Amino acid sequence: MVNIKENEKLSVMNHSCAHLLAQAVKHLYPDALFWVGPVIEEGFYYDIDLNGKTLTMEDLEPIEKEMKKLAKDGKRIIREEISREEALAKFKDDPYKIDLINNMGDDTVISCYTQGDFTDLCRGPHVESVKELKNFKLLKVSGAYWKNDAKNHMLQRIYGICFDTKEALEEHLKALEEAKERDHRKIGKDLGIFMTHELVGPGFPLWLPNGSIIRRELENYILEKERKLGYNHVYTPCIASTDLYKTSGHWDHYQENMFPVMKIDTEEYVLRPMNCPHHMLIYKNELHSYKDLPIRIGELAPDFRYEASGAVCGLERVRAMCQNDAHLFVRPDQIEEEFKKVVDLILDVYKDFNMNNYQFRLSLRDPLDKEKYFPDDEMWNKAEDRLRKVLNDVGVPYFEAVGEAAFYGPKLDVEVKTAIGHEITLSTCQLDFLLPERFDLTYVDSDGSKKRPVVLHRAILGTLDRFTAFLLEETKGVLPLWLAPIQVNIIPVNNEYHGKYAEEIKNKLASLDFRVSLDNREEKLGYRLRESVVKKIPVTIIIGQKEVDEGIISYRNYGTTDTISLKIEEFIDYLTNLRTNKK
Ligand code: TSB
Ligand code: ZN
Repeated sequence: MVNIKENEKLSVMNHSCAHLLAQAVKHLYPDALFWVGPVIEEGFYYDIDLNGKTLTMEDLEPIEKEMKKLAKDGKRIIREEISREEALAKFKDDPYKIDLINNMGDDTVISCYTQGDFTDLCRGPHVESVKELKNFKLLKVSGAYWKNDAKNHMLQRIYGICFDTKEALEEHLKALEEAKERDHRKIGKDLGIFMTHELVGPGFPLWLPNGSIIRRELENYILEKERKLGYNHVYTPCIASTDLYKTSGHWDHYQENMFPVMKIDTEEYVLRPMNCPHHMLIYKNELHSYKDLPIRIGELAPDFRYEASGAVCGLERVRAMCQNDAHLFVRPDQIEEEFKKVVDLILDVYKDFNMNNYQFRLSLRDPLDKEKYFPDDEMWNKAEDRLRKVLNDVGVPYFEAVGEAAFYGPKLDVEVKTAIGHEITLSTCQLDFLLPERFDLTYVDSDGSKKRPVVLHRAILGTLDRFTAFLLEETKGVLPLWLAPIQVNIIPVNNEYHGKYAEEIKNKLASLDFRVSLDNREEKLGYRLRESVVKKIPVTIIIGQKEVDEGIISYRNYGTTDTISLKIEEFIDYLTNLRTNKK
């Protein structure tokens, strides 16, 4: 999709369109006051004070109509530079513009743009005339806090987009429509994967039976992989004393992402945002020799993070999540080898899921940010160089991002883009010299001396929540057989004659632990076949007279209309093969 902000011509057009929007709103709502109307990647928006009124999608139509009228009218857009005093006088009845003027630096050139009866404070530039704004569309409206600060009152934010040609606009609207279809929130609802409820609250999705099947399969999948690679899995509690997080440093560096403290008797507790401290203590529970390392402690661990209510999104960004977490305790000489193993595991898992659209990001500290990052230049430089070296050796393409490191060390993140254009991190591997220090972790070296291990934090699926969101969008909900909530749907053409045989097949497959449904409703065959497709079931069996007579089954794979007939045992081999090979 086009990035409007980065396209010079479209960026100017969209900004002018924001003014046109404001002018139209002013005509329809004379009391309206305007905050800012910037260009964004997706087009433009304007934040508007409508005196407490909340707009709906229906309200956008008359606004758009008024915009069209104004555009046709074709007023020129005229720039005027004015002094601070003139600006303050001109906008004296508009507290928003006064706030903007008061926050401008002394040497800022203050300019206004006027089109017909509408003037706005603005840096520009703009198109010459509103006549040029022909191909636009208002897309949505939402509430937005003034200055994006939840402590302030709410404004109405109207989003729109403008193109230079009708074709470009139509193409873009079509792409938006497709993205909507691919949005995991829509698929999640259509396929019964998860739900949300205001009584539970934003960012706390409930996994429905179908979603829970997918999640359990993912859990089993990753646990098995990790077991084979020498991980030991643990369970640890979700609530801990604040002292634990004071010891780890999260209290000082991560508190804004944590839910507030709970007081119990005289103690203070928090819901955990991360599991690292618990795993540090598990390591510390025993003495370790240099020969025992690496020690890999893994957990499918529920975590809780404060995310702004405006930022939470389906399963993609939640406040209660389950991490596919592990902490690897290694000797300094093992860092590179262990880090490489994690990169290999990430690549291996992505291959299993047929994932191709992702980017590796090496997240480094910002050396100037002394508050976020602990001040040890040598440690940081050494750690960053090591990760860089492994990535170069493995030969995976990556880019570097300064200031994105965790407070405890540099990290490798894998970035993907969601259907609606969010950039999110799935996998992560983070090097940490700090936590072993804070928890005074040691191992006994070959010469009998005590040494500090280094920790690698890593999450391959990230969280099960986010990974499932991603998977639904990547596959458009068409999951491979091993993950599909219902793997096989059986349809007897006529239940009276074929129902018994269909039932036998169902029982046979169910006894082999396949997830099977039987659709013996008295609906037309075509209708039931279509429904099997709508539910995105990988395999649909059709049982008619021929199948009963010959003791065979006939089936269709999702996405095809070819019907294949097989003996039952052959069909079971075929299914088992798909399941085992994760196809
Ligand atoms: C890997 N301590 C490390 C751990 O050992 C850690 O917590 N890293 S993290 O903060 O980067 O989180 C791990 C992964 O969780 C991220 O890579 C991301 O995929 C996922 N994640 C983070 N926040 C959310 C959220 N709000 N909703 C869903 N998933 C999230
Ligand atoms: Zn961790």
